Amino acid sequence: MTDTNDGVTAGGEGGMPWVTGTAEAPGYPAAYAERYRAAGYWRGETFGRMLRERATAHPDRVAIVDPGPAADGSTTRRWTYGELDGRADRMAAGLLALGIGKGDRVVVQLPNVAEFFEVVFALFRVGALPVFALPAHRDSEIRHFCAFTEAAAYVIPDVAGGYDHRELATRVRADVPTLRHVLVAGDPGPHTALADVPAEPGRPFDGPEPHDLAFLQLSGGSTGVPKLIPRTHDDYIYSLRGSNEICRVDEHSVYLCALPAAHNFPLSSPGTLGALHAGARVVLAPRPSPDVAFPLIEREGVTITGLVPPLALVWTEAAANTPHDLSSLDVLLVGGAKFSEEAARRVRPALGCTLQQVFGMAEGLVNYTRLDDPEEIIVGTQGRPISPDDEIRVVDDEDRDLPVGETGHLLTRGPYTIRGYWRAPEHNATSFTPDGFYRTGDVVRLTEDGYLVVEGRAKDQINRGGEKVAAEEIENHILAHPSVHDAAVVSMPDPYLGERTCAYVVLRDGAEPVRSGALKKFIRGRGLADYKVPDRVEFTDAFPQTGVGKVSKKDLRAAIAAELAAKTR
Ligand code: OOB
Repeated sequence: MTDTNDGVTAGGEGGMPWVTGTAEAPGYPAAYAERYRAAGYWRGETFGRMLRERATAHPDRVAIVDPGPAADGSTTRRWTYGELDGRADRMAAGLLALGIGKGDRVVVQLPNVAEFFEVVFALFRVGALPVFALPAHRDSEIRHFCAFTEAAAYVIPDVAGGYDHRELATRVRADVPTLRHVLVAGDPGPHTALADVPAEPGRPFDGPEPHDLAFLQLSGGSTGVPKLIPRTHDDYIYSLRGSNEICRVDEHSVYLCALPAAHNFPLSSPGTLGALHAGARVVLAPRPSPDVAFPLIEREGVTITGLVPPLALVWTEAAANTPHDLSSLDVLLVGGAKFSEEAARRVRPALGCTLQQVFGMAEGLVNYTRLDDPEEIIVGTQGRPISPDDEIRVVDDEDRDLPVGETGHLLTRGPYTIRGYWRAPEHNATSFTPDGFYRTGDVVRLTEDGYLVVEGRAKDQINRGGEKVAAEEIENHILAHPSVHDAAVVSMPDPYLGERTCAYVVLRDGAEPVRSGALKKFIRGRGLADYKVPDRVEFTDAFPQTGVGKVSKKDLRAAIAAELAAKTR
């Protein structure tokens, strides 16, 4: 965890060529790649081969449990490792038959259903890159992902959460010429059913190499449009192996996927892919609420799961009165947003399991408290990195290293942290230091024992109970309203979610007046994920300014926090 700044610069200068980079994303410089291989982090595995090996070793062991819609277990599907492997093979052949091959991008927007794994492993196998959209995303986000990645296909459920994804797909397809296929889990409507993807077995193809990209993950972001995070087989599988060791996931574990499967936390910390790497069992929860999750824990003998803080609070409270036996649960991971010490203390008594805090990011670095850490570390810190080669720097505004214990900006570099976003050279110049450290935007303090405590955030983002909202993205949607002159989106404190979004709006002189409800409706009507619609709109005549004439979001945050505090007093 020391700074081994040896003058290697982003872009492969200093005589060190990239070995893993592509024209689309900087990879790891050769010297680092060699080091990560020599240390045994990168072992030359790919996801496609990983599943094949597990399926060969224990074909009849259950890999995926999908309870389906019925609460009584009558719609449950159980896929063994052998079945998942066979399905992934057939789907890979089918994708190739459709002309989807190595390097192609495929936007995957599936809820927590077994097909998620069939499709994703098929894509891994052919070397096409899943682009992981969340079920909540709508026209605005999906159109951007499809257009920006020049996606060849888009994979959806028919209807999920009451929303018809086939209609969304029809609209997006009309706008994005590269999008040749819409594949539907369920009733396809005008599109193609996954079940009808033609499997042509036996066509030989070149799968990806371990240093190739495996997928594009979404960044929480702070910019107008989300940036894409290119992860390789080698680097991601290392993070799974490391996570499994730290969270003690082995072939006896049963991982409940309660959060949306595509998110990096339930995917890899240690998540569904960690569980599959360990030869364990994955149970998919269609929703994370206790009424759905608790019966599944009891019935399937779930040993480990991960939640964002608001859900952990709900579970903690619900556990007191549940008729369900939760005693199989050994570990509850909580992360995605800051978990308060007070709430953290309640987990073990209420749920009878060990709390593990996880502070991670889709860009790479993941920190965990360890299962045998003293209670004070478990409840009072956000853990320490997976890898001895995760380099952590805490710096001031001028990138000068701060003494241990002081609060500053977290920079990181290591064996599973990206060196740049996908097709984003301009952002990369500011989001990474010249020597390849990722600027996390998080404000942290390091304890003497090397644990991180998250103290705040410098990035222009709202963390709404783990769901990230980029202020600029929402400001752009508000600015599209004809009556709006200017907009500034900030966080406001919330007892349940931690933070919610508040939009400060300046109307145009003489413009048609607009009310808060109408403005929210306008924003929702632009087709974006519901969690991004501002929770509150405040109209004002002018924004407070900083010394250099920029909008002072700090003052806006203070103003709304004071207003809310006055109300509850
Ligand atoms: C996880 O990943 P992302 O990419 O959605 O968000 C990353 C950001 C971090 O930079 C930080 O701002 C925040 O989410 N965050 C936390 C936190 N965990 C994440 N802030 C405070 N305390 C925590 N424990 O959110 C993610 C990825 C993998 C594992 C866990 C979470």
